[in-house]
Amino acid sequence: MQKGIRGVVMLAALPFAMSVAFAATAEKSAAPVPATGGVTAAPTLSAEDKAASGKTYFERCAGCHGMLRKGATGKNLEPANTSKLGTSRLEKIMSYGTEGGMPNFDDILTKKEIANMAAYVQMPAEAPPEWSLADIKGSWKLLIPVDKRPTRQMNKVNLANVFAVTLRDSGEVALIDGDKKTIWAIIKTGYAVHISRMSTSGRYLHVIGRDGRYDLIDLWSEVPTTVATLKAGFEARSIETTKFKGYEDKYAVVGSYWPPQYTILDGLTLEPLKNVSTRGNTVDGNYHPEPRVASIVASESKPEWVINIKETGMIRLVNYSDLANLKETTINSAKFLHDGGWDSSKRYFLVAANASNKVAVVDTQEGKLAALVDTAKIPHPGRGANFKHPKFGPVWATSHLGADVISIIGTDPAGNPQNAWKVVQELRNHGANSLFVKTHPKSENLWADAPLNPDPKLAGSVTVYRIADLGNPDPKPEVLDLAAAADLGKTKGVQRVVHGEYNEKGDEIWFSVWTGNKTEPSAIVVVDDKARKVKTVIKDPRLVTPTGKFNVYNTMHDIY
Ligand code: DHE
Repeated sequence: MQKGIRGVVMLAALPFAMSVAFAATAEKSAAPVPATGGVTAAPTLSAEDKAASGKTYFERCAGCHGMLRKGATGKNLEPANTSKLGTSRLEKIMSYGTEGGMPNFDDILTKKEIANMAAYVQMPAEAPPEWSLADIKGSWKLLIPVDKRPTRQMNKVNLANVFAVTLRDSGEVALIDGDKKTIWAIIKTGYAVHISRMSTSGRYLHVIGRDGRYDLIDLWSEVPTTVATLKAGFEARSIETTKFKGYEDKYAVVGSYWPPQYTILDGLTLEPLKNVSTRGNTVDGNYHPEPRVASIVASESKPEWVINIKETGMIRLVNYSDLANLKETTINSAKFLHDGGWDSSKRYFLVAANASNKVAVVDTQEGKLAALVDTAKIPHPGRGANFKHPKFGPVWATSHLGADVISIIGTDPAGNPQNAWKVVQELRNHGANSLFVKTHPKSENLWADAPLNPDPKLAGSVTVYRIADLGNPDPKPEVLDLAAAADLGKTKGVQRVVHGEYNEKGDEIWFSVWTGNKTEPSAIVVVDDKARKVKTVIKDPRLVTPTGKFNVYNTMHDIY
């Protein structure tokens, strides 16, 4: 296995139909499973253990390995491959992780659960149910119609500096007042929210749960209020709003992992308008039944979304100006597309094709692939980090899951053509298994985390470089142990420091200290960016496993 990302146990929040699907599957296959590949008979599980393992697979493994186990960021886990590895090797990999990016699960799964998972992945994979536009419409609830909502901001909070923080294991987001550093509200959402995005007006927060539950939250109400909700699919990771002039707040789009599709919604009510399947052929010309929707961004210069299809390696530029005659430009890039962000001019979109160890660059003005840039192993930028390099001009950075490297890519073909779409510099990160880099136009620093590193000391630390030093032959970073600074005491779950996010002014960077166990304490560490010193640690029993943080102003304006 190349890579997996820690999931979460939250059985109660599992989508009903998904539970039904797993239960039905378990009924069917309580009987011994025939051998695949003709080696040894695959292990079997009781109906109950199979259902429980199916849930665990959905919660912890499907994101990387796929619902159909065909592999993407993680390896293919179909019986033909897993039966060759065998039960005891699979148990070891799941327990202790691998250097290739698969984390250990021995601290949150019992020995029996791991043994059952090793058996489960040697059994044939079954497809979960489909979820059509009619199903999405059936799940849609308009809780507060537009004409019943306030016509002005009814609270005194500085909305531009509010942070929407994912509380991963409690199925909630915390809205934190960034000026006061206190929790303004906790809102119930889908299971393990993946990202939050802002409407162009800065009024509505769009939140997507891993289980496909989508919530639209009005920040103008006295207290933040969910005004509409629906279920887009059984697994989802991405959402975006419309940012082109004349279309502000008009539509929203949600990308699903299962079923593989994207759905266009009304931006103010979430009424489902159009559902588009992403099944089709890969860049190699082979049909794939599960091409999942990875990152989505909205262009400010065209009525267009950039929608990245993971398994096919195809990037779709979707023009939303005429939904009945939807126009898509399909751009061949590389597999498997994951996360990415704009360059500082917002003309180019850079996305990790992580299994190809490449970053694909789309020129959205021309509607073409600008470049495929070779990077270190498994780039994982989040949305990346844009800054002006002292030697190479405008650049964008990514860190990596598979290497302790931060790659710096030149992004200015007009002003610095010799550096454009090349890795102009590689910086040392304090560890591999990094997920996110971050800077801010007002900052002099570049930060990187390494939360999935098997070494707790490295998982709890961040690296910071002074951008002005990057012109030197051997720039030296500082490494800060923020987990220690949070002073949470000893916990069974590793304290993983993840996802830097700046405040509105760009003078503080916030990191989550995510203890991968919801019964143990977590925190948010606020660092003074200039001094690189901890300013405040936000601790509150309601901060259950915080991960992603989205500052309203920075998210609205794609500042990273
Ligand atoms: Fe993420 C972004 C998918 C695991 C926290 N993650 C994204 C995006 C995708 C994605 C497609 C880009 C969305 C966009 O911009 O439109 N993430 C996946 C997975 O498939 C994966 C590997 C496994 C899974 O089962 O989900 C995975 N991600 C994780 C985690 O384990 C993290 C650390 C905690 C969690 O929530 O589960 C995590 N992912 C995030 C965050 C972002 C993100 C915080 C947004 C970064 C940003 O700054 O925009």
